Amino acid sequence: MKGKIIAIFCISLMLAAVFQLTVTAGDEENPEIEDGQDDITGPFSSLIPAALFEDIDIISAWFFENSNQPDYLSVSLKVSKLKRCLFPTLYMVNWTCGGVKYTLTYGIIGLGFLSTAMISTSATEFSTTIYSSFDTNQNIITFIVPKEMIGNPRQGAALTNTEALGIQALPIVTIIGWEDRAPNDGFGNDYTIQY
Ligand SMILES: [Ca+2]
Ligand SMILES: [Ca+2]
Repeated sequence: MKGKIIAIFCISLMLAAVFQLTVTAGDEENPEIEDGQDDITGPFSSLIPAALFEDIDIISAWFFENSNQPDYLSVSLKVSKLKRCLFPTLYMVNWTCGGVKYTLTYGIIGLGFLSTAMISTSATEFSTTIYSSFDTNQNIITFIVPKEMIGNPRQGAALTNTEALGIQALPIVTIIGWEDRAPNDGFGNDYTIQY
Protein backbone atom coordinates (compact mmCIF):
# COMPACT_ATOMS: atom_id res chain seq x y z
CA MET A 1 0.00 0.00 0.00
CA LYS A 2 2.80 2.38 0.97
CA GLY A 3 4.60 1.60 -2.28
CA LYS A 4 1.43 2.32 -4.24
CA ILE A 5 1.05 5.73 -2.57
CA ILE A 6 4.70 6.57 -3.30
CA ALA A 7 4.20 5.50 -6.93
CA ILE A 8 1.13 7.74 -7.28
CA PHE A 9 3.05 10.59 -5.65
CA CYS A 10 5.94 10.12 -8.11
CA ILE A 11 3.57 10.03 -11.11
CA SER A 12 1.90 13.23 -9.86
CA LEU A 13 5.28 14.91 -9.59
CA MET A 14 6.20 13.79 -13.13
CA LEU A 15 2.89 15.11 -14.48
CA ALA A 16 3.47 18.39 -12.68
CA ALA A 17 6.95 18.60 -14.24
CA VAL A 18 5.53 17.92 -17.73
CA PHE A 19 2.80 20.50 -17.19
CA GLN A 20 5.46 22.99 -16.08
CA LEU A 21 7.35 22.36 -19.31
CA THR A 22 4.30 22.79 -21.50
CA VAL A 23 3.33 26.14 -20.02
CA THR A 24 6.76 27.73 -20.48
CA ALA A 25 5.97 28.22 -24.19
CA GLY A 26 3.26 30.66 -25.15
CA ASP A 27 -0.25 29.52 -25.93
CA GLU A 28 -3.72 31.02 -25.90
CA GLU A 29 -3.97 30.57 -22.11
CA ASN A 30 -0.45 31.91 -21.48
CA PRO A 31 0.16 34.57 -24.14
CA GLU A 32 3.31 36.70 -24.11
CA ILE A 33 1.21 39.73 -25.11
CA GLU A 34 -2.12 40.59 -23.45
CA ASP A 35 -4.39 43.56 -24.07
CA GLY A 36 -7.74 44.96 -22.99
CA GLN A 37 -10.88 45.08 -25.11
CA ASP A 38 -12.48 48.16 -26.70
CA ASP A 39 -9.27 50.22 -26.39
CA ILE A 40 -8.88 51.54 -29.95
CA THR A 41 -7.19 54.90 -30.42
CA GLY A 42 -7.66 57.32 -33.33
CA PRO A 43 -9.97 60.08 -34.61
CA PHE A 44 -13.28 60.17 -32.71
CA SER A 45 -12.64 56.62 -31.50
CA SER A 46 -14.51 57.29 -28.27
CA LEU A 47 -17.62 58.36 -30.25
CA ILE A 48 -17.63 55.47 -32.74
CA PRO A 49 -19.29 52.17 -31.69
CA ALA A 50 -16.62 49.69 -30.56
CA ALA A 51 -18.20 47.00 -32.78
CA LEU A 52 -16.87 48.83 -35.86
CA PHE A 53 -13.32 48.29 -34.66
CA GLU A 54 -13.57 44.78 -33.24
CA ASP A 55 -11.47 43.41 -36.13
CA ILE A 56 -8.42 45.44 -35.02
CA ASP A 57 -9.08 45.12 -31.28
CA ILE A 58 -6.18 42.91 -30.17
CA ILE A 59 -6.84 40.50 -27.31
CA SER A 60 -3.54 38.63 -27.13
CA ALA A 61 -0.57 37.24 -29.04
CA TRP A 62 1.72 34.30 -28.35
CA PHE A 63 4.80 32.56 -29.74
CA PHE A 64 5.19 28.79 -29.98
CA GLU A 65 7.21 26.00 -31.59
CA ASN A 66 6.62 22.38 -32.52
CA SER A 67 9.31 19.80 -31.65
CA ASN A 68 8.48 18.02 -34.93
CA GLN A 69 9.30 21.17 -36.89
CA PRO A 70 12.12 22.82 -34.92
CA ASP A 71 13.13 25.00 -37.88
CA TYR A 72 9.97 27.09 -37.62
CA LEU A 73 8.61 29.66 -35.16
CA SER A 74 4.85 30.23 -35.04
CA VAL A 75 3.18 33.39 -33.85
CA SER A 76 -0.57 33.75 -33.26
CA LEU A 77 -2.54 36.97 -32.90
CA LYS A 78 -6.08 36.95 -31.48
CA VAL A 79 -8.49 39.83 -32.04
CA SER A 80 -12.01 40.47 -30.81
CA LYS A 81 -13.69 39.55 -34.12
CA LEU A 82 -11.70 38.65 -37.21
CA LYS A 83 -13.30 39.52 -40.54
CA ARG A 84 -12.23 40.64 -43.96
CA CYS A 85 -12.85 44.35 -43.62
CA LEU A 86 -13.52 46.60 -46.61
CA PHE A 87 -10.89 49.05 -45.40
CA PRO A 88 -7.14 48.46 -45.62
CA THR A 89 -6.13 46.68 -42.42
CA LEU A 90 -2.74 45.73 -41.02
CA TYR A 91 -1.88 43.32 -38.24
CA MET A 92 1.68 43.42 -36.93
CA VAL A 93 3.75 41.57 -34.34
CA ASN A 94 7.20 42.94 -33.45
CA TRP A 95 10.08 41.58 -31.42
CA THR A 96 13.83 42.08 -31.06
CA CYS A 97 16.47 39.36 -31.05
CA GLY A 98 20.25 39.83 -31.24
CA GLY A 99 19.85 43.59 -31.65
CA VAL A 100 17.66 43.17 -34.75
CA LYS A 101 13.98 44.13 -34.85
CA TYR A 102 11.65 41.72 -36.64
CA THR A 103 8.16 42.55 -37.86
CA LEU A 104 5.43 40.19 -38.98
CA THR A 105 2.71 41.86 -41.01
CA TYR A 106 -0.61 40.51 -42.21
CA GLY A 107 -2.10 43.03 -44.63
CA ILE A 108 -5.60 43.16 -46.08
CA ILE A 109 -6.06 45.42 -49.10
CA GLY A 110 -8.23 45.49 -52.22
CA LEU A 111 -11.64 45.52 -50.48
CA GLY A 112 -10.76 42.58 -48.32
CA PHE A 113 -9.94 40.18 -51.14
CA LEU A 114 -6.18 40.69 -51.35
CA SER A 115 -4.18 39.70 -48.32
CA THR A 116 -0.65 38.60 -47.61
CA ALA A 117 1.69 37.85 -44.70
CA MET A 118 5.28 39.01 -44.61
CA ILE A 119 8.35 39.07 -42.38
CA SER A 120 10.74 42.03 -42.43
CA THR A 121 13.84 42.89 -40.42
CA SER A 122 15.57 46.11 -39.44
CA ALA A 123 18.85 44.51 -40.56
CA THR A 124 18.00 44.41 -44.27
CA GLU A 125 14.73 46.43 -44.61
CA PHE A 126 13.75 43.51 -46.84
CA SER A 127 10.32 41.83 -46.70
CA THR A 128 9.62 38.21 -47.56
CA THR A 129 6.25 36.52 -47.98
CA ILE A 130 5.56 33.78 -45.44
CA TYR A 131 2.80 31.25 -44.77
CA SER A 132 -0.11 32.29 -42.58
CA SER A 133 -3.63 31.24 -41.66
CA PHE A 134 -6.68 33.47 -41.12
CA ASP A 135 -9.19 31.74 -38.85
CA THR A 136 -12.49 33.61 -38.54
CA ASN A 137 -13.94 30.96 -36.19
CA GLN A 138 -11.18 31.34 -33.59
CA ASN A 139 -10.48 35.02 -34.49
CA ILE A 140 -6.79 34.13 -34.79
CA ILE A 141 -4.14 34.91 -37.40
CA THR A 142 -1.16 32.55 -37.25
CA PHE A 143 2.18 33.21 -38.92
CA ILE A 144 4.62 30.36 -39.66
CA VAL A 145 8.16 31.76 -39.81
CA PRO A 146 11.20 29.80 -41.05
CA LYS A 147 13.89 30.46 -38.44
CA GLU A 148 16.43 31.10 -41.20
CA MET A 149 14.49 34.32 -41.90
CA ILE A 150 14.85 35.55 -38.30
CA GLY A 151 18.58 35.05 -37.79
CA ASN A 152 18.43 31.34 -36.86
CA PRO A 153 17.96 31.99 -33.10
CA ARG A 154 19.45 29.20 -30.98
CA GLN A 155 17.70 27.29 -28.22
CA GLY A 156 17.52 29.57 -25.18
CA ALA A 157 17.66 32.80 -27.21
CA ALA A 158 15.22 35.45 -25.96
CA LEU A 159 12.76 37.34 -28.17
CA THR A 160 12.34 40.67 -26.37
CA ASN A 161 10.35 43.90 -26.82
CA THR A 162 7.31 41.91 -27.96
CA GLU A 163 4.33 43.97 -29.09
CA ALA A 164 1.38 43.74 -31.47
CA LEU A 165 -0.58 46.28 -33.48
CA GLY A 166 -3.90 46.33 -35.30
CA ILE A 167 -4.28 49.24 -37.73
CA GLN A 168 -7.22 50.26 -39.89
CA ALA A 169 -7.18 53.06 -42.43
CA LEU A 170 -9.81 54.78 -44.49
CA PRO A 171 -9.48 53.65 -48.12
CA ILE A 172 -8.65 57.09 -49.54
CA VAL A 173 -7.19 59.13 -46.71
CA THR A 174 -4.90 56.37 -45.50
CA ILE A 175 -3.10 58.70 -43.14
CA ILE A 176 -6.23 58.91 -40.98
CA GLY A 177 -6.75 55.66 -39.20
CA TRP A 178 -7.40 53.82 -35.97
CA GLU A 179 -5.13 51.46 -34.14
CA ASP A 180 -4.81 49.19 -31.15
CA ARG A 181 -1.40 48.63 -29.60
CA ALA A 182 -0.85 45.62 -27.37
CA PRO A 183 0.07 46.09 -24.65
CA ASN A 184 -0.97 49.74 -24.29
CA ASP A 185 2.33 50.63 -22.56
CA GLY A 186 5.73 48.99 -22.62
CA PHE A 187 6.12 45.53 -24.07
CA GLY A 188 4.82 42.00 -23.58
CA ASN A 189 6.78 39.17 -21.98
CA ASP A 190 9.92 37.76 -23.58
CA TYR A 191 9.73 34.43 -25.41
CA THR A 192 12.54 31.89 -25.09
CA ILE A 193 13.34 29.78 -28.15
CA GLN A 194 12.58 26.15 -27.22
CA TYR A 195 14.33 24.17 -30.00
CA1 LIG B 1 -7.32 45.59 -27.45
CA1 LIG C 1 -4.44 48.19 -26.62
